[in-house]
Amino acid sequence: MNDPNGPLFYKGVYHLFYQWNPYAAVWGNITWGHAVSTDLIHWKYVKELALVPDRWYDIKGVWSGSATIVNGEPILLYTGWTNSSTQVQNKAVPKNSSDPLLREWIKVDAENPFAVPPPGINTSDFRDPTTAWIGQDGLWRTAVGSKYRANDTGIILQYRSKDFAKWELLDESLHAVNGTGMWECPDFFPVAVHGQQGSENYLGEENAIQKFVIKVSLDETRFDTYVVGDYDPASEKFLPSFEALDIGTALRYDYGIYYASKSFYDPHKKRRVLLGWINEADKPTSDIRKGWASVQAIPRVVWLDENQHSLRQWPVPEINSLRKHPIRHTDLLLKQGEVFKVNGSQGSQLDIEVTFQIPKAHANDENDEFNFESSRVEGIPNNTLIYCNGSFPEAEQIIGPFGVHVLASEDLRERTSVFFKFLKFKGSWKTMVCNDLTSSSLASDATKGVYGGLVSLSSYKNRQALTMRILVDHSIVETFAQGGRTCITARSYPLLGSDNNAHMFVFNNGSLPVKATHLAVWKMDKIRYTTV
Ligand code: DQQ
Repeated sequence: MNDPNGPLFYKGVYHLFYQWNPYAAVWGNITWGHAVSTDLIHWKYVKELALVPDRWYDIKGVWSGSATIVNGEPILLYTGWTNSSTQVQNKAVPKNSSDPLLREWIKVDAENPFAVPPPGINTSDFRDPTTAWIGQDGLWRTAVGSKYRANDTGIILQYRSKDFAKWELLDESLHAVNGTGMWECPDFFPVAVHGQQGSENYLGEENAIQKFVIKVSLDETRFDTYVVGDYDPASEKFLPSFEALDIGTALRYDYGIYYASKSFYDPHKKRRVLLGWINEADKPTSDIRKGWASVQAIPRVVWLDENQHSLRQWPVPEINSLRKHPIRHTDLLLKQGEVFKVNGSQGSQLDIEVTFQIPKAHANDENDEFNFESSRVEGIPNNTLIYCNGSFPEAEQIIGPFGVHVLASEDLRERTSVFFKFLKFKGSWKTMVCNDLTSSSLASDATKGVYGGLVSLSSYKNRQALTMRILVDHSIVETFAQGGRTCITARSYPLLGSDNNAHMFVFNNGSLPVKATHLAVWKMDKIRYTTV
């Protein structure tokens, strides 16, 4: 599987469609698979495939798209790859909209395709229509990811319709940035300025209390990158809050492997939920051997941080229903070089929460200013290997790393390490959260990446604490640092430290003592997947 498609809540059921090859564990023959859930955690596969390539306008693949509730009933918009290898936009409706499971879908042949690549755009650069919204004029809008040939401009094209049947291209794009290449899987949604409640109001009268987010999946880097800004529904233009943080240099949802994500407004719990695709990090030959490849990340609630410039993400609280009795430790003092084994945490399905007290030398340093406009431009995230893994000769001082080893063999020859590290660089401190997989597996064919992102300290009331939550599910390690302000998802394939032989440690490899003030580890219940 790859991209999540068309998430929606309908008649008490969450629906998730996804890009799927029914015939092999490699990309190809792309259809829409379909799964349903009542809690976003326990999913059932729907026996019927939702959309398969069977029309001239999608015979080479039913690619990504979205769902919108229109007059109370869901409609799917998706990209078809035609018999002449052109990307076009299509529509499908439920065969029986009173079926809460929405098992069968009908392509609307009379209306398809409703959009073809406009001038200036290659036939292979026009895809992934967004969930539609209603503009000030009461007409529908949808947006399509694209690349304008001139200047390699990543662009989101806007379409308008009064009946959801005929769509016209608007002159104004929703957003565009030169030199950023193809923008896949665009997402565009409002976020409340205060609080965590989601919204689907695009009309503008609430502009004082909400901002807007544009997310695109950058084909060239494979990053899901987002920008927060204001949207003027009259001119239909989006204005980033910081020009220096526009697509290309923007923040990322996740600094690991997380792509083609898609959010939806969950009317049941009044929140915005984010789904994302986690690719494999091993070789395609291994995927073929095991017979499957790729997973969807645990759904995340997403909302605007108090700083109003960046987002926070947190696993949906429903995941907590899988937690079994916790192992807890308080005030664990870790000396330099100390590695503490967390007894009783053996297993490869864990939920871990840990709070570290910031080492004294750092906590009182007034230069710890995370500057949104400059820190990304200085390029720390682009060089995570050096900053997370190795020595960094330009650093004036380094504190840490300290953190957690998961999926570790008892002798620590295999370990997946999630940690914090402080670097003093050009007179100011930067805080990194990293996931270093260099020693994660004795297998020679697994990719052992090093991932990292900057952590903001200055925006917290409690500047003394660093927190991380880690969800481990066999090969998947999802990290949420500082309450979901920086996230990293990675894949780890240990040979020894797996299943019941997976151990967990807290460590301090830095030169100052560190205290883990709180540690809680839950083993997580297994989920049995069924079909319906
Ligand atoms: N995957 C789909 C495309 C999309 C890409 C094809 C992103 O629609 O642009 O499987 O991973």
